[in-house]
Amino acid sequence: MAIRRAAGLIDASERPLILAGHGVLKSESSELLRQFAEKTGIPVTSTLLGLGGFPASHPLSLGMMGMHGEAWVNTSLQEADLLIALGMRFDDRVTGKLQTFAVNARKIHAEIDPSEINKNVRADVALPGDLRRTLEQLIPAVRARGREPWLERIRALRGDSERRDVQSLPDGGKLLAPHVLHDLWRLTEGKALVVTDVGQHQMWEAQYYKHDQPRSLITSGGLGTMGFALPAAIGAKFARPEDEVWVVVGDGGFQMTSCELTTCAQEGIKVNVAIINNGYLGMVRQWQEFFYNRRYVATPLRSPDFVELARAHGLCGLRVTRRSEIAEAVARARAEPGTAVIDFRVEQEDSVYPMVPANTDLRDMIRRPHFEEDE
Ligand SMILES: Cc1cc2nc3c(=O)[nH]c(=O)nc-3n(C[C@H](O)[C@H](O)[C@H](O)COP(=O)(O)OP(=O)(O)OC[C@H]3O[C@@H](n4cnc5c(N)ncnc54)[C@H](O)[C@@H]3O)c2cc1C
Ligand SMILES: Cc1ncc(C[n+]2csc(CCOP(=O)(O)OP(=O)(O)O)c2C)c(N)n1
Ligand SMILES: [Mg+2]
Repeated sequence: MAIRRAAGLIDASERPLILAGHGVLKSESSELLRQFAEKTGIPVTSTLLGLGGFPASHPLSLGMMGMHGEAWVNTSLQEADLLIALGMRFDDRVTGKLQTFAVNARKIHAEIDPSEINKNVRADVALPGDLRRTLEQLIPAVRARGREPWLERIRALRGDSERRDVQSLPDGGKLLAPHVLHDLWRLTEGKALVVTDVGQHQMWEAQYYKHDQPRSLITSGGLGTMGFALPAAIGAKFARPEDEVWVVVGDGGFQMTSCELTTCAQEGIKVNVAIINNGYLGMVRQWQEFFYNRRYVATPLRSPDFVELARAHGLCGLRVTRRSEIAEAVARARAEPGTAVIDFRVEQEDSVYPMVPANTDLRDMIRRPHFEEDE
């Protein structure tokens, strides 16, 4: 039986990883996932859409995998001897080049949609069906054990990469988006329901806002639809009126649906909007920087004055140009009874690191230049 074969592979593995996806949230399996990880001592990495399904502050949590995932996660994926994929579909942003993806690892794939099994990555053991049911069967079937040498290896990888951490990122007096997201996480104690749009700000949020709770991040992953965040946040606030809702959006995407500020004003909906305003369609600019010799075609972006735009709707508008101003602006936005908009004027040509270029081996990451110079 498949569960027994999966348990056999898990018990015998020395370098296993759990890949937690959106299906963990869909099947309400976060608690079971925690039990499974703790019993087996296996570290957990999440897809973008799986963030929050396993607490970011848990010692076995590694963070996000893939194109803009943590460097230690992508390296661990390539060194793993077993991947346990739970409700995730091996998107190309996760695997990079398929031919070089985790070639040393056997794969267990728990998935409700049969057409996803063996679609991108061949499964050694398929566990079809609802993940909740699968985990209920798998947890008693596996042996409790620790995996200290493997965790030690990942800690060593992480040690190197943690120099990328936001704390050690010099800002040169500029406002850096990673700092904005890090500070927002700290100031809201990681408890906000964050709704992001699509682009660089979405990735910085995924990297620096640590989600401990399921369904505390709503983001457009697969279709990646700019303009998603503000309307989705309005829906989220209707559904969960007690939650503190933050929109994290780019200057480009915000302009696609900023008319929904009227809905906020008219319906008296309270959300907080953090515009990560870099003056560019930043994610496209980043690709032009890395892969097209900085030919910035159609990416420099003109915007209205977002503070005045908010005020024109009768809403609170604030501007932040220095890191020292973040805390006060966030406090003012939170205290405001209606929707508040903060225009964060961040460094224009910053990029999201690390980056695995499309269709590349996960180990071939572009790292933040400052860190490479130091090494
Ligand atoms: C600019 C940008 C950059 C991105 N970079 C990254 C990145 O670096 N890393 C990353 O991970 N993603 C990234 N993404 C997101 C990526 O495109 C995918 O959306 C994401 O990886 C998909 O995650 P998923 O497979 O967990 O979710 P989904 O695509 O929602 O798939 C979930 C899977 O779970 C299954 N499932 C659902 N319910 C159940 C259930 N009850 N039981 C069992 N299975 C179930 C579904 O059938 C499906 O196959 C990026 C997106 C954008 C726009
Ligand atoms: C509707 C739509 N059009 C185009 C794209 C392609 N695209 C992805 S990210 C991006 C740039 C987003 O710019 P901005 O909203 O300013 O966010 P930033 O990347 O600067 O944080 C574009 C154009 C998209 N995802 N959705
Ligand atoms: Mg932008």
